[in-house]
Amino acid sequence: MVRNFWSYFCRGRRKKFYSLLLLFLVLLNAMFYVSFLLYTTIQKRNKKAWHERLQFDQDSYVDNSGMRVVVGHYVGGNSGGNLSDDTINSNNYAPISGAGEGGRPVQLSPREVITARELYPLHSYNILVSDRISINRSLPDMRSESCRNVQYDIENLPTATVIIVFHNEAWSTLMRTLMSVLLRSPEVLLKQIILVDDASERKYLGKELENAIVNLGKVQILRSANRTGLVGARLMGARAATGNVLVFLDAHCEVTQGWLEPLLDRAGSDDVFICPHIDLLSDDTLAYTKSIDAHWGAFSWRLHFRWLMPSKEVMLTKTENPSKPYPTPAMAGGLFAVRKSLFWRLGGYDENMTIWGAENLELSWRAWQCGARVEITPCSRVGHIFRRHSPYKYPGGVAKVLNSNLARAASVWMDEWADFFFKFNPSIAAIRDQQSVAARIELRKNLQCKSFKWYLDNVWPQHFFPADDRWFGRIRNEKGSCLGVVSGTPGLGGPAAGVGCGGDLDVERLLVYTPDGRIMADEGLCLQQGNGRAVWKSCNDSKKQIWNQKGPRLKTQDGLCLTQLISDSKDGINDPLTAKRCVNDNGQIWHFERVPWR
Ligand code: LR7
Ligand code: MN
Repeated sequence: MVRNFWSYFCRGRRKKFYSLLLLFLVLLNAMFYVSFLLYTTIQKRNKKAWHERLQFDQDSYVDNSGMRVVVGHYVGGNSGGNLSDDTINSNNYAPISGAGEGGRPVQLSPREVITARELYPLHSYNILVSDRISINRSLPDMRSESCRNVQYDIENLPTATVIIVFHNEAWSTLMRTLMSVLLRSPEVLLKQIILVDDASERKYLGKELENAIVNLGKVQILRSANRTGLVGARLMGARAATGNVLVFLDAHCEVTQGWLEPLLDRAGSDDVFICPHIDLLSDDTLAYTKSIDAHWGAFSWRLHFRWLMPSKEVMLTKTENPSKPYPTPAMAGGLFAVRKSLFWRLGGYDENMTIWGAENLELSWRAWQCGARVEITPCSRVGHIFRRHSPYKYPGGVAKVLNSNLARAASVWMDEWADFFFKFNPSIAAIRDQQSVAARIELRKNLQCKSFKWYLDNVWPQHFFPADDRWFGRIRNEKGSCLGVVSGTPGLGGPAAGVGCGGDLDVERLLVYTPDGRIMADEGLCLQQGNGRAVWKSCNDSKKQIWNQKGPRLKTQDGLCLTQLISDSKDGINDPLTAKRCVNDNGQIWHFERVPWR
């Protein structure tokens, strides 16, 4: 047939020539096509503003269906072990014209990168880069169109006291936080800025800092004689505040155009802790990067703070009204505004929480359970440097400090779920009795606060904690292994396989099975039938996450059976999981072994 075709119009050498020519033309065409595609994609990318093009660190920040950031629970850093006293204590701020303007990233030469790396542990961000960027640098207006169109009645908004607490912060970063507030807050709304120094040891944060702010008006410094931690420092600032609304910021933030008005507008209502939308300042280049449009603050079984995808209802109202504040189960902790009267009426902070951690969850639970709300306004955009490690010391040790704070928060607010937390965290349970929380329990009683069950049912019904109407335990396959998230899998999920079953306290192997058929693990992961293989994915409304118990089998909506595939292993550990036609196969037999969750 092919032969006939060629012979139809040529023969011999001519045939060769024409076929080569044809091939050449096809290739030429393909090349043109590819370059055209490349050109148009580049064109498309360049049309967007540079900060719209940047994506944040996929691994540490987002997964495909939601997002989760590890904000909490660092390994304590070694505050720059080998650096000389001189290096640690000097302020090397030397701005280079244009560097970082518009929120752009600053790149260093290979040689500078080496120095930057050496200095990195001092602050857990790139201090060389920070020192190069003007403390008055410009930033893009990060607000959406609909946010820009909101008109605020500035004359009638309450006034703000901005409170910035710090311990051994870098000079340029702290000053940039301060200047960004001064530059971008309406004069009439900004009553004062209070810097609270939590017993910093760095020389440049002494007299040099005082000289720098003396002519800035509105700005004052309070100093804590002893290292108290962020709670103690914030309380010190709050006590000195004269504005109507307290606005808290970490000491490595940059606020953008129009950040204050939406916060004050909402905080005026006296029943809400209102957070800005938190964007990212790269710890490496200090680039201002947009973070995902909608996020929800929540927490894992271990009470680590996590970002999640908001509920469907929240997403829906967000689409309808993109400038409206929306509720969140918990706040990240560092950036929020609240009417001063409400802050004190609800008991300020738990003063016995030291250094770092858990105060954000305590405050969120207290707010919700005691009749207030926690919300995020998408119209206030503030950048914050996310750090992978804590650069400062935790007197008494990180674990001790953190666990004490967590124990306090859990025992006062979590009711039955405190028992769950302590049961599976014995080392924290061991220090539970050392906490004197009587005053906080008294506060809860006086404010007639609601239960933690109410909080879960009403504020976070999508939660992945066990509950009395949810089965809890191990799901063991007939072949021997159990359902569970493969250890080492980050909170981002991944392919599902059989895992070792572990003991009753092995919380990694324990699962929640909800009445509607969802199999949930810690970190908000649900077992989902994927394309071919079953996977662990952020819990969502998908039907693919429903597994109905039929006798000893778990069936998908379309009647397939959850199957542990046969492989060489005898016990099924590491064997992949999938949904297959139901047959007579041990891999489809599942035993539900209940474990008391509290
Ligand atoms: O002993 C201390 N004394 C202090 O004054 C320890 C810290 N601090 C200061 C510190 O200098 C900083 O300005 O307190 C502030 C917060 O400390 P970070 O920046 O080390 O905390 P973080 O940003 O890693 O952690 C988040 O969770 C904390 C839990 O205790 C606090 O609530 C932080 O404010 C909070 N930060 C944010 O919410 C910013 C956005 C993060 C996200 C998402
Ligand atoms: Mn911070």
